[in-house]
Amino acid sequence: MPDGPILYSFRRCPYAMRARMALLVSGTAYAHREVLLRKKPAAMLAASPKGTVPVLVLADGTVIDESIDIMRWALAQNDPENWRGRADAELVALFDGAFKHHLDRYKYAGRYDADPLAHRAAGLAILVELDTRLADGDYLGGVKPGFNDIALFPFVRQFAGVDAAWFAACAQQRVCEWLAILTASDLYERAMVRIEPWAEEPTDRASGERPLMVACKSKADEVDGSRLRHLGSASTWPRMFLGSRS
Ligand SMILES: N[C@@H](CCC(=O)N[C@@H](CS)C(=O)NCC(=O)O)C(=O)O
Repeated sequence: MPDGPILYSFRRCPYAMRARMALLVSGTAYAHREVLLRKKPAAMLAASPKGTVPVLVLADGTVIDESIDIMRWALAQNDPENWRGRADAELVALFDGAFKHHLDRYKYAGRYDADPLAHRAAGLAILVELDTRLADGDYLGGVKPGFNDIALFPFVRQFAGVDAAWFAACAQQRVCEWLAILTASDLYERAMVRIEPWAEEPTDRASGERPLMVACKSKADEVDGSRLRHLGSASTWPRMFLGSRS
């Protein structure tokens, strides 16, 4: 078990992106466990049964499973660029709520039986809010990136990516420029490093120990078509069977 926090993350998840960027800017060391959403690790689900990424498990066992809370926690440890000085909870709520609603129905219209163009138009109308703020500087809080920028841009990036040519032609120019700067940043590049999915060691559900498995020699010994037989957990076996293990 690592000494510091563990982050369960998925590279392309916009919520996980913002959590990773806040952890990185804060300089907090953490163990990264890349997750496949179709095959979530039991250890992650045990920590947070709601089954969404990101999940941060602190060394004392505290679980933080909302991305905004992970950002806040990371910046409370260290906020060298004063991101928290540029945080607007209402703006973040607008994008996590209404904008995300339209983004999903634009991007995955078939899944929602929705009219993608109506939702694209509604999303674009919300971006006016960003455009207005960007009149005062390159970023949402002024001349430097802060909490708002990092919390919002992964979602605007997804919106832009559905039809990049349409976005470049029709979205507000200041929003396009803002998105381009943030997606070209070193911080974003660091947050998007590719990491192999974390391989969880199998544990015995009852005891939490690694199970003892043995491969059957013949087809006749197979159980349910598997040549691997579960022989219980180490603690249930007399030491003499476990060789020199102590
Ligand atoms: N409110 C959560 C939302 C996280 C979320 O919905 N993450 C998505 C991936 S982008 C997820 O894990 N979905 C579960 C799944 O696809 O099985 C947060 O801010 O952390």
